[in-house]
Amino acid sequence: MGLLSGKKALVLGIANERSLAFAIARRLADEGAALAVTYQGAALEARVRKLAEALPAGTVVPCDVTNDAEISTLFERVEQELGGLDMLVHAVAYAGREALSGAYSDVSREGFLQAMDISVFSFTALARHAAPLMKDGGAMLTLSYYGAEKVVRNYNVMGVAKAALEASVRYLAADLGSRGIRVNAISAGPVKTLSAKGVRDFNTVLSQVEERAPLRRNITSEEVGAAGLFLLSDLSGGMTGEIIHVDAGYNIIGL
Ligand code: 1JT
Repeated sequence: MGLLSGKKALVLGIANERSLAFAIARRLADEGAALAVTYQGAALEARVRKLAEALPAGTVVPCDVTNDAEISTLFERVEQELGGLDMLVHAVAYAGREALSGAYSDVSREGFLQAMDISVFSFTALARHAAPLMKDGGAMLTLSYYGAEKVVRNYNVMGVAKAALEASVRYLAADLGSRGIRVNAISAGPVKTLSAKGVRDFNTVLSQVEERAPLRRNITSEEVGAAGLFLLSDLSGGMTGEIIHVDAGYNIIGL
């Protein structure tokens, strides 16, 4: 009997087998949870359906988080097919390629709002829809990065977005705590996922971590999956509004 037998989870943000969302979903499924997963855009559908089959995840739904109607339809399907919800995983972020290099101050209004809409507001919108389905309490999880706390070259508007996302975790935790719903985040070290693909000098970022982090290595997606399982299960029952670092200790180093 798994840690999550009889529990139901919705996972957004799977693009391929390297996705942090997939590593988290893998651990939830292995512990016996029933899963619903989403994909963003027709280009990702076939790949996500194949991964869903492997997990397994019985429900696969398209969801563009900038579209209110698609969010509503997603939760109608989750209610119909899972009959409730215990866990929500938000592993969604976007900023235009041009926003992730050069000076932060050059960000356009459009680029700023798009990053905030997809990477920040979406978590709040999803939480609002998910909470009524969490009748016996529940747990919500999102993903952040160190660029929310300190200036990280090229992370730019994503750093501002992640700072707002981390604040959202605290406000949502305060809103939903009385209903037994916990809200937490993992601040993950850099991992070579599809998101990292568009990032210039990402290999330099990885080698800096190897050099400076206390563990002298980068983290794996499996380590994010394990921390995700912890934050979504009763093992972390006393924790809410927390941002925990899974970063080989990188964030604790000063000079
Ligand atoms: C996005 C991207 C969100 C890359 C992300 C991300 N959160 C972490 N990363 C990896 C990363 C990116 C940069 C970086 C360090 C780590 C890309 C698409 C938009 C969303 O700079 C040192 C730029």
